[in-house]
Amino acid sequence: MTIFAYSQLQEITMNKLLNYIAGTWKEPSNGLWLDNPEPATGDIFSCIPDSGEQDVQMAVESAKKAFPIWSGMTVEERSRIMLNIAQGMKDAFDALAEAESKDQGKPLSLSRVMDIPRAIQNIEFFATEIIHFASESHGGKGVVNYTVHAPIGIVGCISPWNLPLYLFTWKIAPALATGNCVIAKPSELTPFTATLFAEICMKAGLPDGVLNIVHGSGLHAGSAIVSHPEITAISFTGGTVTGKHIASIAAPMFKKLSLELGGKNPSIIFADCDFDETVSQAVRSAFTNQGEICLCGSRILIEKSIYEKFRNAFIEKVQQLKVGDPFDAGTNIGALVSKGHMEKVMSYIELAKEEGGTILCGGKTISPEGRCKHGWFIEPTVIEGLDNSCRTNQEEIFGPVVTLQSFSNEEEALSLANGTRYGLAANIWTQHLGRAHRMANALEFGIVWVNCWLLRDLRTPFGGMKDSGVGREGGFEVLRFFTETKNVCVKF
Ligand code: TXE
Repeated sequence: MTIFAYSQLQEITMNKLLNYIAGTWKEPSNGLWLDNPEPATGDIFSCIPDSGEQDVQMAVESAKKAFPIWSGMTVEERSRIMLNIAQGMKDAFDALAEAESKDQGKPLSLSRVMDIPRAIQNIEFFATEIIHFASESHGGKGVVNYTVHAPIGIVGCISPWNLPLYLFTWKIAPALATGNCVIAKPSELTPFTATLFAEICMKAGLPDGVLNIVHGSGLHAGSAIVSHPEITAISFTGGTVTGKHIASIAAPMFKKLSLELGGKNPSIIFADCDFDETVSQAVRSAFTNQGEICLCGSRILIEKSIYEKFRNAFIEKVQQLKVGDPFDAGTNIGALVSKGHMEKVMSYIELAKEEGGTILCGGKTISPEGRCKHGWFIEPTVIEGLDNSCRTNQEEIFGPVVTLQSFSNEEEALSLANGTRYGLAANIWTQHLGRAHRMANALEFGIVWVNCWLLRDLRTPFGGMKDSGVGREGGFEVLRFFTETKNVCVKF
C-alpha cells in the first residue's frame, strides 16, 4: 500500500512539520525540535517544532493583524471560505486518513469512517450554522433591548492526541465561524493532520493570520498560549489534571474557559436489553480507538440475572477483535499513541491485579510479526471482581481496558454509575421506556445515550459534569462561548 499519496498536499516535507504562522511555514524561533514517532512501529518519522513564547508571540501578532479583516467579513463570506476548506479536506481525504493512522496508531478503517468524515463535518457544520445564529431582542414600552454576540478577538484552542483532526476542527471551526482569529496547538504526539490542514487552509483562501498553528509540548507552547494576556479565551480538551492546571493560570486572568476533560463512563446493562445488539455495542463502546476516547464505556455494569450470560458473550466477542497493523484491513485495534501511554495502561492492569481483580481476557502487550514488531500494542482486556471504589474503577485508564460489575436493581445501578468524580457520558441498555427516562434523569453525566453509543448530532450540547469539565461545546452553545455577549438598551 502507498501510505502517502499527496496528490493535493505537495508542499509538506515528509520529516519536518512546521508551524503555520501568518499564512507561511515557520521553523521554531528557539531551534528546538521534538521527535514524532509512528506508534505502530516505534520509528521516528518526522519532527515538530518545540515552540515557545516567541513563536506564540509571533502568532498573536499575525492574528491581531488579521482580526479586523476576518471579523469584518460578512458571515456568508466566512462561511464560503470555510466550505472551501471542507472541500479541500474532501479532495485530500485519503492523505488525511493515512496520516491520521500513521501518526496516532488507530486503524485506517476507523480514520476513514470516523475521524476524517467527522473533521470535514465539523467544518461544514459550523460554516453553515453561523448563518443561522440569531440573537434575542426584548421589547418594552418605549424601549428595546437587543443582544449582540461579537467575536472575542484572539482565542486559543488546545487539542489532544486521541482524535487529532476530529477534535482540532471541533474547536477551531466554531472559533473561526464566529469571526475570531485562532492560535491552535495540536497535541505534540499527533501533529501530522493539523499540519496538512494548514496547507488546505492556505489553498482554500483563508486570509493569512486567521488561523495560526503552533506546534510543541504542553509545557512550552501550551503554557505560552494559556498565559498570553492577549489570548482571551481558551478551549481545551485533554486530561483532568492538565485542565485543572490550565484553569489555575487562565481563571485569575479572567479568560473565558471551556474544558472538556476525562471520563470514567458506565455502560449500564439491564436484563431486558436487546441482548445481541447490547453485547456488540458494549464491545464497540469499550474498545473503539483502542479505548482512547473520553466517551468510551469503561465500567460495564450488568444486571445480576444476566451477568454470566452477558460476560461470556462479551468476552467471546472481545476475543475476536484483531489487534495489529493499523494499515491492515482486518485490524480492529491499533497501537496505543505512545510508549509512555502504553506503560501507563499496563500499570493499571497490574494495579487491577493487586486490587484483587481477575483478568478474564487480555492483560498483555503484543508484538505483532513484521513491521509492527516494536509497536505499542495491548490486548483488549476485561477485568472482573473489583469494587467500585478501587482506583481501577475510579481513575481514567484511557486504553483497551474495561471492568465488569453487577447490580441488583435500578437504585444500585445508579449508585455505581454516579459513584465517580467524573460525569462525562453514560449509556443505558433497556427496553423499558420508563426506566430509561428515570435513569437518564438521575444520572450525573453531561451526555446520556439510551440504546446507542456515540450517536452524535452536532447541534446538541456536548460536555461533562463534575471533574469532566466546564462548559459545553456543540450547537449554538459553542458559538456563545466564542463570542462576547453585549446587551444594548435603546429608549425611543
Ligand atoms: O494529555 P494532556 P496527556 C486523559 C487520559 C490520558 C491523560 C493524560 O486519561 O491518559 O489525560 O494524557 C496540552 N498547558 N486524556 O498527558 O496533557 C498537550 O500538549 C497547556 C483525556 O497526553 O491533557 C496536548 O495538546 N497545554 C482526553 C493537550 O494539552 C498543555 C484526551 C492534551 O494533553 C499543558 C487526552 C499545559 N501545561 C488525554 N500540558 C480527552 N478528554 O479526550 C499539556 N498540554
